Amino acid sequence: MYTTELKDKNQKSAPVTTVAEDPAKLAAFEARVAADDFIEPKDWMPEAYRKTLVRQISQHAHSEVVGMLPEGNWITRAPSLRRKAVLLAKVQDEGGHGLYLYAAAETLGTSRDEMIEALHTGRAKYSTIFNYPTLTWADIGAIGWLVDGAAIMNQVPLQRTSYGPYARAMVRICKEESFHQRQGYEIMMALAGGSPEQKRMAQNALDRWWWPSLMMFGPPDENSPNTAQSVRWRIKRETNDEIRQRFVDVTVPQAEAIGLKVPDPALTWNEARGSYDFGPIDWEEFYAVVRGEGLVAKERMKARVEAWEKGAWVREAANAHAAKRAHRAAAE
Ligand code: BYC
Repeated sequence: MYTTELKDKNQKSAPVTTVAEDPAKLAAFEARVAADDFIEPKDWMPEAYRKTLVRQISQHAHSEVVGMLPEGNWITRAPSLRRKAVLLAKVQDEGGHGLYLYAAAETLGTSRDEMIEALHTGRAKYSTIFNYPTLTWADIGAIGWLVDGAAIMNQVPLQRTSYGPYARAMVRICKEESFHQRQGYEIMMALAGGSPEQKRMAQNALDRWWWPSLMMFGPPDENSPNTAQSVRWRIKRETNDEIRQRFVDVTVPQAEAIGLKVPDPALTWNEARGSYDFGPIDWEEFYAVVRGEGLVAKERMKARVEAWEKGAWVREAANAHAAKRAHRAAAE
C-alpha cells in the first residue's frame, strides 16, 4: 500500500537566499547537491541551508514527541490487550523517531536542550494535527491511517533529502510509519465492518480528521515561503501540493474499500489528470492552529512540559551512570 520507492523530481528554481557566502564554496556546494551527493555534518554548507535544516528537523522531532500525547492518552483505554500492546509499541516508536531526529539536528550544531526549550516556550512549531482532540477509540484508528499515512507520504521523499543524517534517520522512520499506517487502517476496517454504532464512530472520526490531515502538508505552494528554496537545495524533494495530492489519490480508494465516505462533496476523479480533484481547504483554520489557537494546544504543551519535568530524575540518573562508566573506563 505504501512504498519506500521515490519518484524522480525535477528541481524547481528559485533565487538563492542571499547571505554573504563565499561564491566558490557556494557553487561547489550547489553542484554537489545537484549531483545528488549527501551533505555531511563536517562539510561546508551555507548558513541558510543549516538554519532551514535545524528548523525543519527540529519541528519534525517535536511533532513526533507531541504526537505521543494523544495516543498515549488511549493506552489504558484500548479495547483489548492486543490493541493495547500494539498502541504501546507505536507510541514507543514515536519516541524513537524523536530521538533520531533530535540527534540528526544536533549534528548541525544546535543542542537538544536548546530545541526542547524552544518547543516548551512556544518558539518552535510542531505539526498542527496534534492540536485536535481524540474523542473516541476510532480517532486512534484515524490517526494511524490518516496522520501516519500523511506523515509517510511526506517522509518517503525525505529519505533522499540532501542532508545525510536526516536522510538516514528517515529510512528507518519510514519503515516504522508504514506499520503504523497499517495498524490504524486495520482499526478502521474492524470498526467500519462492525455494528452500526461502530461504523458511525469510524465515519465520524474520518469526518473530523480528513481536513486537518490535508493541512499537515503545509500551505499551498504559492503561499509556502520555504518550498522553492528547500526544493532547490533538495532538502524537500517535492512540494507541499504534490505530496498532498498523492495522499488524496491513495487514501480515497482506501476509504471506499471499507465503506467510509470522505467528507468532501467536491471530491471527483479527474480522468485527464489521473488524480482526484478535491474541495477547498480552510486555510484560515490552518493558520489559526499554527498561531497556537488549536482546540487542545494549551493542554498538549502543558502535558509535554509536565512530562519533561517529571522525567528529570531519569535524565539525572542516566548522566550519573554515564559519568560512573566513564570514570571506571578512565581508571582501567
Ligand atoms: N504544522 O513554507 P512552508 C508525524 C509552517 S507528524 C505546523 O511550506 P516548510 C507523526 C512551516 O513550519 C508530521 N506548522 O514550510 C505522525 C512554516 O513556518 P516557519 C511531522 C506548519 O518547512 C504520527 C510555515 O508554516 N512531519 O511525524 O517548507 C504520530 C510555512 O510553511 C505546518 C514533518 O515535520 C504544519 N502542518 O514545509 C507521531 C515532516 N505546515 O517554520 C508523529 C518534515 C507548515 O517558517 N517537515 N507549517 O516558521 C516538512 O516536510 C516541512 O517542514 C513541511 C512544511 C511540509 C511540514
